[in-house]
Amino acid sequence: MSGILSMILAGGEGTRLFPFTSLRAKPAVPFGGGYRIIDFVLNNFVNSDLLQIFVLTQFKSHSLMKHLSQAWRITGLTGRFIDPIPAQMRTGKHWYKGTADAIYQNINLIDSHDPEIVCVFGGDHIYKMDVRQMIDYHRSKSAELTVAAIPVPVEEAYKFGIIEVDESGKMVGFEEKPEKNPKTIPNRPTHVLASMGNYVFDADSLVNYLQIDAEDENSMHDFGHNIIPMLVPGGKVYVYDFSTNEIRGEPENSKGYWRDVGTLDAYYEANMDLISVTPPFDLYNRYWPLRSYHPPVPPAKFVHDYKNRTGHAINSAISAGCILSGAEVNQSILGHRVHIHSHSYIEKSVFMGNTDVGKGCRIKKAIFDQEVVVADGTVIGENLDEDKKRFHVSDGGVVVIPKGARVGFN
Ligand code: ADQ
Ligand code: ADP
Repeated sequence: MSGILSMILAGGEGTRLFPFTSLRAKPAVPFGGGYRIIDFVLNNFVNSDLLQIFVLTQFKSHSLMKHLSQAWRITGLTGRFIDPIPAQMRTGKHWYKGTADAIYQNINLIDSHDPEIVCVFGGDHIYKMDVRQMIDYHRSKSAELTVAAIPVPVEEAYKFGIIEVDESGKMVGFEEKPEKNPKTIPNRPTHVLASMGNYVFDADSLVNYLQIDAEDENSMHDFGHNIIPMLVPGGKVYVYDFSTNEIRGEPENSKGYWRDVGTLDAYYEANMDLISVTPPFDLYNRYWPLRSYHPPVPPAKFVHDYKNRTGHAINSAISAGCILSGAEVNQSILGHRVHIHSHSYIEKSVFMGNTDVGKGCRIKKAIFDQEVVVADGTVIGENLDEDKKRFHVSDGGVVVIPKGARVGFN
């Protein structure tokens, strides 16, 4: 598809994912073993053969920039690029005031490419979407803006932009993160229709509305708070039903799978989804390859140790470079280079990688950021009151170990 420029918003601070976002932007947080959160939206565009992509960064962007250059650099192909764009303060001495300002400050990129359509997508969700199908829908409606949408339980309405739509698919109402009385889906009072934060714009309309917004001193310069509400009354705004998106080779239970991994518990549950027996998010569909950076490490190794214990893993995903030496791993995800020593037992845990777990440890329901060293005999996740004295424990009871921690040493 030509004439389509994509801009990925990847500058979010991700405060609710602290401490994983204390050193890096949310889209750079490792996920599912060897991936980073940003990989999923980039795979959506690359697998849709849309290869003119700018990634707009802002907060704590070093880790993200490093990952983009290691995993996503396109070289030697004219007109195809995935370019990281640092915040450049083109419009004054201030960072991006909001998501709309992030695009406005880079409007020169739109001008110089002169596209027909601009896709503005968030960089921090886990899902698969053939973006071409959303663009086809947008064109079929001759829309100025098309917003992707998904039903969510009414209790979660306060986290999202909530949409009202008529039978033709036209958006007739929109409220960003309503605190009370959100508009529920007709005949489905338990659910609301939420914006996924993914926008397909007619390029001229986008530029026009961004300019109007930039002159409004009272605006937060945010798509959800300002741009969509400005367009809905008079503009041609349509709603794309994400559950109609079809991808070859996907299992039936994957329909409409989309996760905002904005909190520690949501992050944990989405990781656990990957290792369920029939996962709703399938990493193994060969028609939808999921690219990322893979370090030069050897295959995972399972060692039968000298005390006659077999290193093994059950219902788990084990990345390259791991060694399970006389240790058992159950329902867990191990990123690259995790070494678990003998007599240790790991259950329902997520390791981002480069971590060493000593002998005789018992670890349950924990997330380990990278570069952690765990002393022999450490127990985590069996007594949360004890764990709370040393670590952050999420509302859902997940113990969180920050990057570089040395655990269990005196
Ligand atoms: P939120 O996700 O709460 O709501 P926001 O925090 O603005 O909105 O983030 C949107 C995207 O922009 C994220 O990918 C984030 O990383 C990125 N971003 C945020 N600030 C940025 C900045 N200064 N520079 C660059 N990128 C930035 C939005 C919509 C809702 C919708 C939800 C869906 O506003 O209507 O329901 O997404 O999750
Ligand atoms: P990641 O863990 O996401 O792979 P990096 O190792 O590149 O990322 O680190 C992310 C950012 O955090 C970088 O800017 C790096 O300089 C910074 N950083 C890493 N460790 C520390 C530390 N102990 N103190 C301060 N900054 C750090």
